[in-house]
Amino acid sequence: MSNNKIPKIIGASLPNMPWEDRPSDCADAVWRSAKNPVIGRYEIPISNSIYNSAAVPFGDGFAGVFRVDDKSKNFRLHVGKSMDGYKWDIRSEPIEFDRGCILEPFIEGYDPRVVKLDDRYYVTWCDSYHGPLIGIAYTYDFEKFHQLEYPFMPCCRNGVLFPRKIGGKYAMLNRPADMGMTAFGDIFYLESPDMKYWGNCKYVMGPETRSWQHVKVGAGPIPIETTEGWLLIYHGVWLNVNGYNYCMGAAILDIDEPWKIKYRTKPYLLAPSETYEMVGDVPNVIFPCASLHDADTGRIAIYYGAADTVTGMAFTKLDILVDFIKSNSL
Ligand code: BMA
Repeated sequence: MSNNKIPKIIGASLPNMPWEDRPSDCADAVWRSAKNPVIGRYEIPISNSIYNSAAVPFGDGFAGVFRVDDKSKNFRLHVGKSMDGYKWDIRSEPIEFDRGCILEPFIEGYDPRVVKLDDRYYVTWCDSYHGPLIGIAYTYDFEKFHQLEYPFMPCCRNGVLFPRKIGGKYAMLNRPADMGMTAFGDIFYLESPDMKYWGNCKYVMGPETRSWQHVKVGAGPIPIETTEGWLLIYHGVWLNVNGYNYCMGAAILDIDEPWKIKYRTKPYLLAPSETYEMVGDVPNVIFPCASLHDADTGRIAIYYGAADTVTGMAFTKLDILVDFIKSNSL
């Protein structure tokens, strides 16, 4: 370790979280589940693919919001429940949001994140309203979902809320985009007094030339509060003659001023190398959107979309990951 203090997760115990020890022949800081892909593409009758999805502890088990692309290639959000975090009962019907005074019809929803904040579970996702932009809704029970007014103008993706207020304000990471495949991408920080009006925008981080993250970066799971700062797992994209390649990296952000990067991985943590990551509707994509973690043991389970088709899971421990990030920082 770079210092003698063992890093700790600041948060709840989660003794029932899914977990697999690092295989004895693996020296990597992040390792895949032996059960991958944990969610297949045809898990429900209408699905073409289930990936880039979010999970949180709920009741005795877990609840999630899943990106389901159906066989007409509509992108929709579906609720799922699980007792063990591996085997999910995903509803066949997409979420019908109570949309209040939003005038336009719901067109599509993808890449959800879910966070417990105050007494509610907030869902953010990429919506479609004259371009891609962030949708926000909340639920108490994963039955009724109340959509809030759009927080920003298009175009942006990867809206990721922090799990508590920072400096007395709600906080979100966000990435400006364009109407298409977006050949750029930097992460920004925004804050809000009320989940309605967002501002005080600050730059967090962007692509790095000559690397696996040279085209764009985007926030992944909800940041994890630790004694070292906010642990942000993110995706980075590089471009080659075959197109975009999405890998997983991580950064540690200042706890009070999260737009300040303390450390950030130079090498990737996970790159598409298993068949289900390299072959699918969009080959060579690892896209993390959620994590479960246990403050007592430092265990972290990461859910990621693989090849825009199926869902994989990977594991790490906070001390191993922090040591790797610090020892391999840009
Ligand atoms: C991004 C998002 C993700 C997708 C990725 C790779 O722009 O649309 O949903 O996983 O592209 O196709």
